[in-house]
Amino acid sequence: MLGRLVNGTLSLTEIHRFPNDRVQAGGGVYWDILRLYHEIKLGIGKALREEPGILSLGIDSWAVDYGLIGPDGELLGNPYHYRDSRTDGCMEELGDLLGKDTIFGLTGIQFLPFNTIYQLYAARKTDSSSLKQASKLLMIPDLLRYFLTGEMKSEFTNASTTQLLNPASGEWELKLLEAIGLPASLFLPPVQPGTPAGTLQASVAEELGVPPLPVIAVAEHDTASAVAAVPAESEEFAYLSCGTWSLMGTELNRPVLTPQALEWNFTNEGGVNGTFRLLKNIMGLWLIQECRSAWEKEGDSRSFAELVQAAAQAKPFRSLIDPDHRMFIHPAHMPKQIQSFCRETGQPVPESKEEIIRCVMESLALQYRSVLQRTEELSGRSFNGLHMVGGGIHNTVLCQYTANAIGRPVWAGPAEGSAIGNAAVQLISLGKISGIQEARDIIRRSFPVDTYLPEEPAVWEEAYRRFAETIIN
Ligand code: LRH
Repeated sequence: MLGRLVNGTLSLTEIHRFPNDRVQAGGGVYWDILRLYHEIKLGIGKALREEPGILSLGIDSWAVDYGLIGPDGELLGNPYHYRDSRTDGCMEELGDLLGKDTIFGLTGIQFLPFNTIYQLYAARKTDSSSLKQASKLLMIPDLLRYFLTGEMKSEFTNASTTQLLNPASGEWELKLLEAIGLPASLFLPPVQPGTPAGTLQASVAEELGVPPLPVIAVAEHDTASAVAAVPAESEEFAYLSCGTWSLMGTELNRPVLTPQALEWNFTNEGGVNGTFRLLKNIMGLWLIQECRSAWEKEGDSRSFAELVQAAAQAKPFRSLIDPDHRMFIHPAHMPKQIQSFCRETGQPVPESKEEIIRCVMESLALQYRSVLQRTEELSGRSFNGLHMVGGGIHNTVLCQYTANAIGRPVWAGPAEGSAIGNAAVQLISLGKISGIQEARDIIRRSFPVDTYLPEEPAVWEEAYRRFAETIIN
């Protein structure tokens, strides 16, 4: 994405888009990291041909995954995908060993079975040879940036998602590293988002025929970049970053480490400008994406949007699922898994594809209401509406259901939240924008926001009562 700030207006042009598929090989699930790097290089070349005046570059990506670097600077093996099943059971095991309250107290991070800490614990347990050889661990955007620049740096927002960083000190938590038997030397001291992180190294610049462009360590966790792009006027706002995952919460100046936050499994991930993102992961559009990919294999070529529109015509509120149930993290066949959930909970089993998608969207919207209320309780704030950002806002049916479920307006936009937040942090770092509040003002002026007002309050209230009684834990 190419960002341009002209006369106080920010615009974004899509330069190069490529798929990022998970790859199964030899019993593992991986990212095709060199393919991603290759596509990124193609994108940089194209961008500079379109706009030779580009000032800098930044990378953000999903969280928790990493690559290991050997003593000679080479990548040791393919980074695992967080949906790989080698971590199954590790979170519970380490939780029993160290105490969940201890881990939460030291990190403020929610318990997700694929957090980096459990991935590393799994690797230690299987005596992973790459881990034994590794001299440095780099999170995915750190790794891609290292390929580009030849410099290794660890960025704070993404580092926080490992569940190995102490939010008070902003440093790696030695007690946890010791507990899983890893040397502190594996980890680099985290730098704040906006830190200059070198330039394209000579070999890359030559290969692409471009100048040695400066690279900035932006808020490299995509969700941190998306939150940076929320076009909020007030400092107290609620957001839902909606994509493969739904991340809902608020931005605070200090982490919430209370027993209630632990019980509700909220997280305090690092944000821009010394903030913390009090939020919760909700399974999100993954549920629909996976249904679609299962049906595609069975010959149904309908697009995501077509399925969603068809679902809007199905009968409402027949069955509800807990979208965050563990059984939905990496099932072999998502539609069958959703049907199993309904069967096992004594509800009507959705049979048609439309019924399945409708059930997912309604359940997601109801879960958003629950998480929004809990965000209010934990933060002591109250929100008069919800900012939705990310590609998920193209799902207008879900946006409307969300407004219905929360009984408050939804302000949807911008869709390219992560890319815009990424550009904003670069502009701050370059001194073109004074800080995050000005960035948000610019974003609010520059990109359209659609408002959804709540409809059918009684029906949704009744559905939420059912959801709260049977699903929420
Ligand atoms: C969203 C996201 C989310 C993480 C998950 C692994 O893309 O970064 O914030 O929990 O991916």
